[in-house]
Amino acid sequence: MNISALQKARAQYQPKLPKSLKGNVIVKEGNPTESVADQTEIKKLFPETYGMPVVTFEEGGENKKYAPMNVGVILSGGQAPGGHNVISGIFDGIKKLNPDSKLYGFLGGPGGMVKHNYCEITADFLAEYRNTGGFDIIGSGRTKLETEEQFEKSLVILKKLNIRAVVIIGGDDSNTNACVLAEYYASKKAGIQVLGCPKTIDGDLKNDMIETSFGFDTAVKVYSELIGNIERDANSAKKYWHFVKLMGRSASHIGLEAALETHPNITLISEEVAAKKLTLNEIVDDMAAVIAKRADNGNNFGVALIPEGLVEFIPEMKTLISELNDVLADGTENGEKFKTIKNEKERNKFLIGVLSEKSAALYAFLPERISSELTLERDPHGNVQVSLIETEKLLGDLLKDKLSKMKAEGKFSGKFKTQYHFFGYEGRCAAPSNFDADYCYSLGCTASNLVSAGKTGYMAIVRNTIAPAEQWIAGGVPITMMMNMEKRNGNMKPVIRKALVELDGAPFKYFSEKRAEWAIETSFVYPGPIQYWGPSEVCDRTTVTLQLEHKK
Ligand code: FBP
Repeated sequence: MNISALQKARAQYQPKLPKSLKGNVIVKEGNPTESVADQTEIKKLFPETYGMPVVTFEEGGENKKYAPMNVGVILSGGQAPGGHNVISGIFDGIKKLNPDSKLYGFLGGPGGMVKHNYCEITADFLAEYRNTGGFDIIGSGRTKLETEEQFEKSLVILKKLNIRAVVIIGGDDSNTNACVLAEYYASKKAGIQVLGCPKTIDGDLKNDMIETSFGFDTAVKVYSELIGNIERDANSAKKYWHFVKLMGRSASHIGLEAALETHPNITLISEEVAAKKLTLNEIVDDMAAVIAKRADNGNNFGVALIPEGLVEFIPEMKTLISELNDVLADGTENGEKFKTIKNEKERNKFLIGVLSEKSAALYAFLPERISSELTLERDPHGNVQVSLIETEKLLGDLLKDKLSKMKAEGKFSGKFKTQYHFFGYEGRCAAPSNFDADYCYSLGCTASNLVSAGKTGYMAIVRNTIAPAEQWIAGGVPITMMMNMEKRNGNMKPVIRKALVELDGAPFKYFSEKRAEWAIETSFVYPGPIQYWGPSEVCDRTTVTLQLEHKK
């Protein structure tokens, strides 16, 4: 009674697996690897897990007998469609190797392992989560696993449950932490393997080894459906400009993919704004030019996509945010003083008094709603919570001013009425597309094979993903191979390099060839909802980004 008809039917879906994972598996090892940069430093920090080979699983080999293997699993960070299928893949994988194997889920993210909150994931319990979105099976959290105390506390519960391997399903930071934990347990000869799995709707955990992070496909298809619906409404009513902010903390992969799917009139790409060092006024000028040109053609409507992280890529805003971070930091004189001021106007006056001249001028220029949003509480990693900043409204307000000035000068003769949207949470827990359902299940099965192969410090990977699932290539990549040194909170740290949109990459190049036409013409494309049954070219379609990046 409590599940929808779609959920009921979807529960029967058997995710597709690569040929190599269907039967017995042979483990092939490549040559020793190096980190992408800073080899000397990374090698020194990870003496146990540095230099390991890339692993590929091939079909074949004899029917081996495996001892039961207990595995722990953790969901880390923001939700992404397909997490439940990774867990299903691990479960089925370890049960296939030995039916007495057990899977334990740590509750509420990495903190669950430290605090010993867990549950056993049984076949019955798992049944209602197969092929569903969300992370609600065991919950997620953003606790950073980084201290020796956390590692030791975790070891107690891992030993108690006789767990041999932990799989951390997370983004770049969580997988970096997985590697640190793997190194720690290896150095202590604790007998615990630690593995990672690439998750994030943001799409920024990808590189030569990882073709895409899971969840990106589904989330962006949900947003593209909604954008397509809005485009159709805009083209029907012909009276609004719709400003759509799209999630994706830093990188603009989501915005770029949504643009490739729906051909909106304007799409801002944060990485391009940073590369061209555009000011807020220059961005507004460019957008106003498109709006005015469309108005000249009688089109007082359109759709503009704004990436969530934009403010941090506009150089002057970046400087302002970093000055605000320093000023508002806990324990500093200014930070503590700021907390005592309750009146909004007084707060702003105080900040204008302590910021540098340029930042103070920008802060004063911003609409009060936005300047206040810039001072909201930082996340546990000290990041501005960009999802709380209404960048779409900031641009809309600035455009209203700009266009009325242009009207007075006789440069704009149209109308400008706005509607605002923010798409993020709408897509993070959607029922996984066939691609994500298959990809995630395959990643889970791959992780179980990495456990049985005795690997630690590896991330499960599945490649060749623009081919049919049967031909996908499963294996593992040493996490140290993806690392470099970066400054975090003032100190150099080993981290997995975040993948921003590459301005010389195929997806951006294609977009930049087309955008002038999409700006002025009304070339909208309406992708419609994700389809789970029907022709393969509709149901199993990958993202345009993936196709352009991997087209031979
Ligand atoms: P992850 O990187 O942890 O996958 O999270 C991605 C994300 O959805 C971002 O796109 C967004 O900025 C952020 O999480 C929102 O965080 P929260 O869920 O805490 O509101």
